[in-house]
Amino acid sequence: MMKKREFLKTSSILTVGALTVPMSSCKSGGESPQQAENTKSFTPFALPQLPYAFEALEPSIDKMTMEIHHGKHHAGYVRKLNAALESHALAGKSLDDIVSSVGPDDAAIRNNGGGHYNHSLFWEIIKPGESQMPYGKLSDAINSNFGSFEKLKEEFSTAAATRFGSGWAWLSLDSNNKLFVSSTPNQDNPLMSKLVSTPGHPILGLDVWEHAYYLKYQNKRKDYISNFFNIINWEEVARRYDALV
Ligand code: MN3
Repeated sequence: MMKKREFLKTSSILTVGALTVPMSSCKSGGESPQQAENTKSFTPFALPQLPYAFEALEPSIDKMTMEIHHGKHHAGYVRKLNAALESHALAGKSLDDIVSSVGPDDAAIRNNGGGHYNHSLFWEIIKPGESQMPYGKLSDAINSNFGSFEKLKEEFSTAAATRFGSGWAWLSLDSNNKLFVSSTPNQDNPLMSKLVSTPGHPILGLDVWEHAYYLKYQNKRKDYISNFFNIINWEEVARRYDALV
């Protein structure tokens, strides 16, 4: 016969067990295995720190634009991307994988995954100080694909200037490792092969949303584009190119 003390002990264990079972069955109850898989935990994306001070790119890009662009706009894309991934099959994938596989009906991932990817690239391909010219293998590829650096600059600047509304201009590699210039609307980018007419792997990008330049340049987008060429980090662009070819 069980003593009272032993009974209480057994009883409390049973209670814990009884509580545990319904809670876990409640969590997965009513969900398909796929849905349960989708709600798995993942490490949320974080806003990367700028590799220079907010004012470091002046006079090409002013301090306040950088503060708002990084601290409000980019931070917003990261926050909304993480929220969209909470119940998404792409949760836990790399940012490259997420952006590469997004389809036309997935607006939250398309806009915010693109926003996070594009801005993360953008901060790295610009830098303070006088911009060098492209050099090495990248320079050779520019000359063979465009004829000269000046021709690339012209084509890229036209793509950036004529992008209607908000979007980006890009220099990318296609699947044959040929360089090409394109532009995309909103936060799309060439990695989004289900969404763009000319897919590729971007190595240089310019944000031509008004939030990227309006405080300093107002309606003069062409001046912003021209000054962008003064702050391109060609070392980083070449590093990205070398990693792909
Ligand atoms: Mn932006």
